[in-house]
Amino acid sequence: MRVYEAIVKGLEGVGVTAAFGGAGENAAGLMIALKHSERIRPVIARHEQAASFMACGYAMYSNRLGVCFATAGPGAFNLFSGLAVAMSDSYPVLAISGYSSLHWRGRGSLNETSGVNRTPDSQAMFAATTKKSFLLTDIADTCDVLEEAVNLAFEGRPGPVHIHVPENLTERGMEVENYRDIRLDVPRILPDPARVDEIATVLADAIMNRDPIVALAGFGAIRSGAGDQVKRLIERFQIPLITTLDGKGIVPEAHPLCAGVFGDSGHSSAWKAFREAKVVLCIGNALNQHATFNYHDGLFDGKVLIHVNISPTEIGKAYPADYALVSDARPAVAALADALETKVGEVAPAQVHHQDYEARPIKLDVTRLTGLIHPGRLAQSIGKMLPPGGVLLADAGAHLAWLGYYVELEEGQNFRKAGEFGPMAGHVNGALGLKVAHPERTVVVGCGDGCYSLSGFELMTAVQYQIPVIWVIFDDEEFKLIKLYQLEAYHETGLVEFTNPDFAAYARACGADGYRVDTLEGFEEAFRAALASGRPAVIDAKITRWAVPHYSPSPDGVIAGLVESLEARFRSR
Ligand SMILES: Cc1ncc(C[n+]2csc(CCOP(=O)(O)OP(=O)(O)O)c2C)c(N)n1
Ligand SMILES: [Mg+2]
Repeated sequence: MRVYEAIVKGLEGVGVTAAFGGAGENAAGLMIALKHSERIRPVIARHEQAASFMACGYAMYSNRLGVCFATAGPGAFNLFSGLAVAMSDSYPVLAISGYSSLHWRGRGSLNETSGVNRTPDSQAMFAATTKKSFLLTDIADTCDVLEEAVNLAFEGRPGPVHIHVPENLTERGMEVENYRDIRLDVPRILPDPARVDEIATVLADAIMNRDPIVALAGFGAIRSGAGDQVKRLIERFQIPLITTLDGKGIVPEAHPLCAGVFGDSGHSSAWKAFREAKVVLCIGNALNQHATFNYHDGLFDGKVLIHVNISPTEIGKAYPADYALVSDARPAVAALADALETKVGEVAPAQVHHQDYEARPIKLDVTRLTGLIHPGRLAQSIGKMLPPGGVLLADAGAHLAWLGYYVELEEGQNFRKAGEFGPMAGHVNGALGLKVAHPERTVVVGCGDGCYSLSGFELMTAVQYQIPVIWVIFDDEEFKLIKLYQLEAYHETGLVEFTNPDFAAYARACGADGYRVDTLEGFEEAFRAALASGRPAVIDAKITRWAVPHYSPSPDGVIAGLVESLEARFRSR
């Protein structure tokens, strides 16, 4: 068995069903091995970066290993962005890349990245963007290295790993004589019962004293499949729930205990629930920049912070926790609810100021003047029409704030913003991997026109491999987010506008469906057709530039935020 045949067989055995990569001499053997695989669906992307994002998309909600691959040197270097996403957004991803022959080390052969004699050092670069990067030097180690890498990807807080396969190990005659199936055996991280009891006592005391509690759920809770346990906890103990953007929909957002999204582009009802709370129970989130109003000073002053996270390094990173529980979210919430059950009787219904996504007024309807679509209304329509079980991905930019704010998720639907590494195109392309992992779920990307332009050529991959993703382009011919930032920071804007092609015509030229719309009715008709067609589709939605997404730099609200920034400006004079 040749080296890549062994790797593919090993991956088949741990349930991998797809691999995303780019072509190349050093990936050639892997391409052939994948061609013969009956369990793994290979997807050759136009750009290896897209393949790395697809591996992230594949792992995002499947809890299966995302696999991407590339040839040595330049192909391999195109994988870094996806690995950085997997690192910061906790996806189990394996990257496999070629490596020039170990026999020629230091001679500067084609694609050499040994770091010797002024060649780039891929070991250092992969080490910097993964949990661990392996260099396979002895073909007899193939199964051991693969097993260690795959297990490490899932261990604790999941993340990326990488294996270099040198060219000399792929040569004819080089055989894996000692093939064995690999074992994926990663124990779930369970909560310490003593800690659970201690935290349950704090929560029980708060409930008994009628001190308001709020639960704040993030992507870790979604990843862990904690939705039903979170719902049980909040319903039984009448705890209002707020979420990060990525925690949206952990419990259907129409649930009477849901107070909306907490963060700088979130809902005032969520700020209210947070402000009033004496105890904050953070479940599976890391209290990152946008979820904390730029690490707002004193955010937790006067509050008790209980932080549940799978990784000890996430706890106390931004705010010291009064009580910490290192655990996978689902067993942690289940254990907390069980422990509380023994301590607390009937609980009076909580009064929650609920977010109404549909009725929320879009105050100044500039579309009457511009004749184009209001991005808030576009987001509302996407939310209303997203089918059951649908996944909506935003990319990086202002469009993400519109979507996070105005889309109301139902049971079983998901939303994911561009994550903490936050590359443009991460989700424009990651969506293909997501759709491959979940063919039964509708996958929609709401993306900016800048993000689409950076990476939209993977539409050709979607057409070739029949991966029916729907891209809705928020077409404003500008990098809106950067424009807003320039206005805030420099009081002027520059170099942020551009001209778009007719994306619908482009889509049709690629063999996909394409729609160009400049009214809400036109959009809804196109979206209905795209949802029904089962083919890759691009909807080029012309939106007005004259609308600004909802944003507050303060957890106390927009006005307080304005006052705070004015004060800061005066202080700096
Ligand atoms: C690869 C990469 N380059 C640059 C950025 C910085 N960036 C973040 S959002 C953004 C603008 C995106 O523009 P567009 O897709 O049109 O979205 P809009 O803000 O207009 O909704 C830029 C340039 C980034 N996140 N990633
Ligand atoms: Mg734009």
